[in-house]
Amino acid sequence: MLVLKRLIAFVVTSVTVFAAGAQALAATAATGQPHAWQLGLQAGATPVMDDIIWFHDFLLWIIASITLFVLVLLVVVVVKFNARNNPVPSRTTHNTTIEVIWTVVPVLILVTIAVPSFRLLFYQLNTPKADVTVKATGKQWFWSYSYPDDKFEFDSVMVQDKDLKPGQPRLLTVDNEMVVPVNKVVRVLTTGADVIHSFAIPSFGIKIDAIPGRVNETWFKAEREGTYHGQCSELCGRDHAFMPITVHVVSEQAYTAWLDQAKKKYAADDSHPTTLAAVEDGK
Ligand SMILES: [Cu+2]
Repeated sequence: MLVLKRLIAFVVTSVTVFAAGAQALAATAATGQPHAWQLGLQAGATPVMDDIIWFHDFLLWIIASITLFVLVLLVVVVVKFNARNNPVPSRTTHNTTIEVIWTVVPVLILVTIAVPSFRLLFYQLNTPKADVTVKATGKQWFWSYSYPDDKFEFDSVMVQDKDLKPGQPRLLTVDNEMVVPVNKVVRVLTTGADVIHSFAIPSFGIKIDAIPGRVNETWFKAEREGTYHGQCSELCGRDHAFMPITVHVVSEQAYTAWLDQAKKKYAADDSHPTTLAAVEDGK
């Protein structure tokens, strides 16, 4: 039994050390983008993502406990009930108490998981009253952002490797970022102009399909200023991997200032609704 006890102690210690290490790494991670040797999810910048991370960690503990419990049972069976140690096996076939336990306990575990799971689902799907609305249109292969309240739209195209400035992440940097104010509810409407794309930003906890002929809705409330990156998450063709999403979360004043200059810069021109149409016209 000493071997068994040592084995259990070893497994418990390993799991604890691993979990602590993963948490320490997550804490030091740069926000808004993945980093080398990352373990776990990107750090959250919205209440929804904070809840997703909490739920993920909660499930991890439940899964780890169940797996360890089953492992311990297996080890006990292997050690105590092998042919050498237990030459005359018991002929027991039923035990009402244990059958009730192994039915009721899994039900209780599933209910324990279902309650926070549904709470989170409703939280994600119920868009609160929006302060800002942005429509993101997925195109082969870039995103266009439209601010319907202020009537302007612009294209957001990935910056090529040779044009990157120091500090800008490769494959995640765009020429024109989507800009939103901090601590405000931003409603995101998504649609596709050609094929199905998907608008996803890990640190905001959002991922929603952008489907031609249909408008989907999601929301986020970024609680920290900064630059947050995401990518198209629906295989949409040749350059699927090269249509990143970059959101710049700024203060209320900086947002108003950006809005003023963006309205002039991207003044809506109905004759040239997209870059492609403008290119075809030779402009
Ligand atoms: Cu796409």
